[in-house]
Amino acid sequence: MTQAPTPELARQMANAIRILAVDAVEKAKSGHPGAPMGMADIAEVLWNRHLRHSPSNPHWLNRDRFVLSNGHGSMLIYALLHLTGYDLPMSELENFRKLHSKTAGHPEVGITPGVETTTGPLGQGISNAVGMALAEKLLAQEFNPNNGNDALNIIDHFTYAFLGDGCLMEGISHEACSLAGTLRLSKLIAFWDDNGISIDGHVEGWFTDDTPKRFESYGWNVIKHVDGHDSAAIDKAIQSARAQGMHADGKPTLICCKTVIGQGSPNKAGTHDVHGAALGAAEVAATREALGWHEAPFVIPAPIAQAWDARARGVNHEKEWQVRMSAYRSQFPDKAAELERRMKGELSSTYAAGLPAVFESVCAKADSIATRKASQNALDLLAPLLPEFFGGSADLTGSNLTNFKGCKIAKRDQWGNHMSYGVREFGMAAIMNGIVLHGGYMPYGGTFLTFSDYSRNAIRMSALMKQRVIHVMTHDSIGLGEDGPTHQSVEHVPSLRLIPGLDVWRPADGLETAVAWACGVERHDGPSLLALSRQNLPRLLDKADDAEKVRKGGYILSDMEGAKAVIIGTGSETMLAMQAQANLAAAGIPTRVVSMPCTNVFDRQTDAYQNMVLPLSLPTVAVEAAHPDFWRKYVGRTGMVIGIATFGESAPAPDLYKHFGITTDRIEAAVKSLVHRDSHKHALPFPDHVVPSTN
Ligand SMILES: Cc1ncc(C[n+]2csc(CCOP(=O)(O)OP(=O)(O)O)c2C)c(N)n1
Repeated sequence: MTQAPTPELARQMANAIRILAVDAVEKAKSGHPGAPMGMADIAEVLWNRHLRHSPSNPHWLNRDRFVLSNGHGSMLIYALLHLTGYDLPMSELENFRKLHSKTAGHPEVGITPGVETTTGPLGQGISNAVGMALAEKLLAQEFNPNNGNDALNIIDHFTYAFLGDGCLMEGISHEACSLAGTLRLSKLIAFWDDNGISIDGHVEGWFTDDTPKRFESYGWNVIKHVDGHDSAAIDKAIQSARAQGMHADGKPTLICCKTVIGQGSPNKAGTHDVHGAALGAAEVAATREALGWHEAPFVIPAPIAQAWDARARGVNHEKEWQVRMSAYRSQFPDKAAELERRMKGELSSTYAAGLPAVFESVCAKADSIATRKASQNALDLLAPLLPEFFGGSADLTGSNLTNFKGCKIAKRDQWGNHMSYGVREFGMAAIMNGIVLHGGYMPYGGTFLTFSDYSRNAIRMSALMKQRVIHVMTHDSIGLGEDGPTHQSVEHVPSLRLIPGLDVWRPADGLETAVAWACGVERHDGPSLLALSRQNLPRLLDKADDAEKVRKGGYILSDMEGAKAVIIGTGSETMLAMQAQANLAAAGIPTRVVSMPCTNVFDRQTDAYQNMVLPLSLPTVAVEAAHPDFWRKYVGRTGMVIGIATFGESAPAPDLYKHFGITTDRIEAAVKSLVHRDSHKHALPFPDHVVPSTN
């Protein structure tokens, strides 16, 4: 803990945040001054007196993490980063919300040094913070000596989060915070900005929870009634919260801070007017007057700037840790190297060396298996090469098959590399984002594909943040059968393919599944999603070398001399494409089958490769037990798609495939129709005898 400034200096330091927020929002003519003004005093106490970070090295691995879950208050964190000495010059604050500035409307990781996660979708920041605190706890269990010699504890930092009423109203905060209580993430300290205001006004009409009781029931340590404008009270609360982090059985802490939104604005404080709009010139002037701030916009008086500058302190924090790390390295050289590798997100040489044998082993098995089982087989083989794996499932471990041989179950007081997240799909996805952002583990988590809708915004966030998370989504179509339309995905795979930066794999057999895993693991710039079948599928590839073809996302699986048409199959329908090819060949129509396990990866191949696999001159039919529209970009307006444009039904899977016309007969009829059209310049009527179809 750093020496407290005098009350007057503390007040001025907080006012520096207020004025920077007011001026930046005023200049941008948009933004949210209310939260930064209301939380400025809390921010001064936390950042100036407690936060252990190093502005000159934002990536120092044992730094405390800070998450602004109420990301609309972005000027709060930009002001803090600038003032404490991060590489965020004042010119960036002047360019708040401008194209290519480092000060986007909401904080974005990878754009602004010191921003740990992208926040803005309310409730997800606190959930990311839970993931970060979980990663810290797991790493401490795995790497600290835990032999009573605390001097060698190289992982021991806190995760702090600011959140508003909005985050607490969002359901995901329940999912994540409830789990944080169960897991006793005692180094997680959250500050509730209890200002009673959200966009529509005073929250009494829509938010009357007893938040302290709610968090107590989760098993949190709750510090109530803290005056969020009283530095001494805030300081005391933080000290008491930090004490929990030192306890063997400590709890996460919620500090409930009563604040006034827009504190400092004489006419707008305490109203929702100040939540998300510029104050206006007259009120800016009145605020300056009220705060006794006489500087021009974007000018900080030297004594206040000096008081805020945390660079020297940060270097000292880091040095002190380096001493520990050196002692640790000399005692545990392998573990030190392993930790550093994992924090960088690099793969080990063991992985590269072992991967060919994984593919060999997968190809050696001829039996038909579901791709969810093929995924588990791949995990069994990959996990020994990837100690950074941290798997889990939202209460469907036995269905998603995310656990692997020898995995250890992570629990409150037990390190593990597989976790039951409970029925919390959205929470799980956001927690995984926090884990990967923290570093040290490679998270993957499972649920049914249909419930990707629950987690979708967190999947989107992993893509936006370019983070390596692997989403394991089983029961990927009507092929799951009797559970019926509530559980059967129709539009999910096509719509997930549209999330920029997300690679959606829908593998067709064992090798394709193993390659999908490898590609997800090897990606450094984004998430992957594996859509896996419940039902058994035959082996299509039996040579490990074929892995290279699969890595292209789409490839020629089976070709015939003089092919007159292309059939694109994906996932469980690739085998239908293969059967149709054989039947068509018997009828004298040679075709090519293209397997397309990942359209996103295929789209990144060269034009030459794409045109080689899918020649523009050949009529093309695509088949997928999903909404058909997505395939238009590959088959064109003149091709045909065999898909399902309605919800499914409850029945055994084979009956459903027949009912919806996802059949070889229909593929064959489509190919014949197109081939006939090409030779006679008009198409045969497409036999549309099956229930729903867009063709
Ligand atoms: C998931 C999500 N829904 C809606 C919004 C739009 N939004 C931004 S701030 C806000 C109100 C938040 O209220 P509160 O947390 O109390 O913030 P304060 O008014 O105190 O700044 C809303 C609805 C959002 N950012 N994220």
